[in-house]
Formats: sequence, structure tokens, C-alpha cells
Amino acid sequence: AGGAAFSEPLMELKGEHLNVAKISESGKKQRKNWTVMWSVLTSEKLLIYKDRQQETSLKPGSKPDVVQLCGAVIEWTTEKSSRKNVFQITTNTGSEYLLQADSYSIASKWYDAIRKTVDSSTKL
Ligand code: I3S
Repeated sequence: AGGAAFSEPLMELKGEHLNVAKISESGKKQRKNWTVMWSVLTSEKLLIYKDRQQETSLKPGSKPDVVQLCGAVIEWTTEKSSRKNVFQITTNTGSEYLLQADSYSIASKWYDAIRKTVDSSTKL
């Protein structure tokens, strides 16, 4: 709508374990390999760490996988996995991630927050 006097605070979610499978990198298909990852949502990126410790690690080279959400597409999928509560993020550079949690409330909390971030970082 635009023209709002106050901008809504951008939603962020800190640190939670999610099951993640990267299925494409820059348009190139990758073998699906579900891994438990420590996920952090900032106002424009999803940061995927190997574990909680990596988030605060000062070791050079210890970098998360950064999913740029500007121009990304997020959608629930029942076709890409037999697991429940799976959603897919496709970045504008053609990388595809599946994210999943056994708990629907956890999965939908992340889905909703990431979708809001996609929307707010895309319509600038
Ligand atoms: O899409 P796929 O190939 O059915 O995904 C399964 C595989 O990634 C499988 O690994 P192997 O290719 O090493 O067998 C995983 O163990 C399964 O979990 C994957 O299927 P789900 O439905 O869990 O995403």
C-alpha cells in the first residue's frame, strides 16, 4: 500500500534447529541431503549455520550459508519430499532450499516470517 506513517518492524527469528536440504545451487541440481541446521532470520537474509556454536564463532572462514531473500520465492511443497511441513525457498540466483520441521507450528512460524521478509525486501 505504501505511504504508511510508521514502517512495521521487520520480523526476525533467532536461532532454531530446522531440517534443511539444499537441492539446487545456482540452477544446478544437487543431491538432496537433509541436515539439521541452526537457522537465523535477519531483516533480509536467512543464515544457515552448521550448529549453534558457529553463529558466534570468530574463526575466520566459519561462515553460514547465506540465503538472500530479496527476489526469492517461498512456497509450501508436498511434492519435493515425503516429509511433512516442507517449504521451499528459491532464490533469485536459482538456488533451492527445502526447510522442514516435524512441528507444524515451528515450520509455519518460519514460513510466515520468511515470507514477510521476502515481501518486504522485494517491494522496495
Ligand atoms: O527426493 P528423494 O530422492 O526421494 O529424497 C530422499 C533422499 O534424499 C534420501 O537419501 P538417499 O538418496 O541417500 O537415499 C533421503 O534419505 C530421504 O530422506 C529423501 O527423501 P525425503 O522424502 O525424506 O525428502
